[in-house]
Amino acid sequence: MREQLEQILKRGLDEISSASVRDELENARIKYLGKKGELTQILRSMGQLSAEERPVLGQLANEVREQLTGAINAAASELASKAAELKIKAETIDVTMPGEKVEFGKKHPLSIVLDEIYDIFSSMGFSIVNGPEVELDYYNFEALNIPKNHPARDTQDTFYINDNIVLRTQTSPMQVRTMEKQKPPLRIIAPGRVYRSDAVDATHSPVFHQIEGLVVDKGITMGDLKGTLDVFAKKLYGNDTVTRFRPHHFPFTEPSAEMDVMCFNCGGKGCRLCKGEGWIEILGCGMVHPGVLRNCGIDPEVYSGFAFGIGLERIVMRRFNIDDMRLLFDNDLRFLKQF
Ligand code: 2NM
Repeated sequence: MREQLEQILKRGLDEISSASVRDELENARIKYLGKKGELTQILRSMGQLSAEERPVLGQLANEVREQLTGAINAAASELASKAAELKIKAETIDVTMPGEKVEFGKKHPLSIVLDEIYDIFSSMGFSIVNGPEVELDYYNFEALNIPKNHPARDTQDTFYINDNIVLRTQTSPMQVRTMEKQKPPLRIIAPGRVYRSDAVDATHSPVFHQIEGLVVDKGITMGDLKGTLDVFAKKLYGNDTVTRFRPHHFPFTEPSAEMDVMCFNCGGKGCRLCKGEGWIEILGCGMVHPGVLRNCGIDPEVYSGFAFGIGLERIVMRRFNIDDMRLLFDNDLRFLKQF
């Protein structure tokens, strides 16, 4: 029995000292000190010993138990502190490491010019209206005097969702919606994305941006149109900007016109920028067609109005000397960082 006890002590200490995780340590404890452990069995069999042997071996067995228990406790706290050390190491932040660089965003060139245009029209008392890009055929075409057989409705130009729903080809549906809901006087601009089924090239994109404007009140005339849009051109391009209006045709205005500004590059002589014309086209405009006012529940005998439409991309491209429209939509940071 003495030999057995000495063996248990030796093997036990070996196993305890080689345990590298808590589970191994616990297994060793159960193996020797557990209810059915080797040492526990021996202690239980002490009763069979003679009266002389019992106190001697009993004492030895107690010493073995104390040594094993002590070794297990020591190993357990050793393992715990090692684990804590590893955890701290893993969680340590090296405050001397360079930080992650936070890139500052920049305004997109389209937004730079759009914000300027907002400011100009806000200063003249216009408010901004926004609305759906997926629009009813009625608001995009019918209410605007563009009947079913009109060439502008050609499926080549319009993205149809179904017979009644299109991706808006202009933002004027918002002006129709506003006229339906609000009584004149009205002074609004409707900015936003519009869609036309065009192939992509340097000057065309199936998605582009318009700012359309509308003024309706008693006694609005072509004089108000020309004065307002001339002020717009002067605020956008400088006080000495010269404008002219050329007759044009739109189904939703009568009369209709296009506004040009005298080429700010050559002063009207003709150059590469204005393609020899001396003038640069800025927008389309006109007096709102009486039929359109009637469609929107406004009596054309009492009220009149003017409207205009500005293509944002062309203005931005001229402003920043951008020769390819695709650059405005590619989202290449090397391009966008320049503004
Ligand atoms: C343009 C040119 C001329 C226009 C007309 C209307 C409405 F809804 F009042 F009839 N909104 N926008 C208009 C007029 C748009 O874009 C080149």
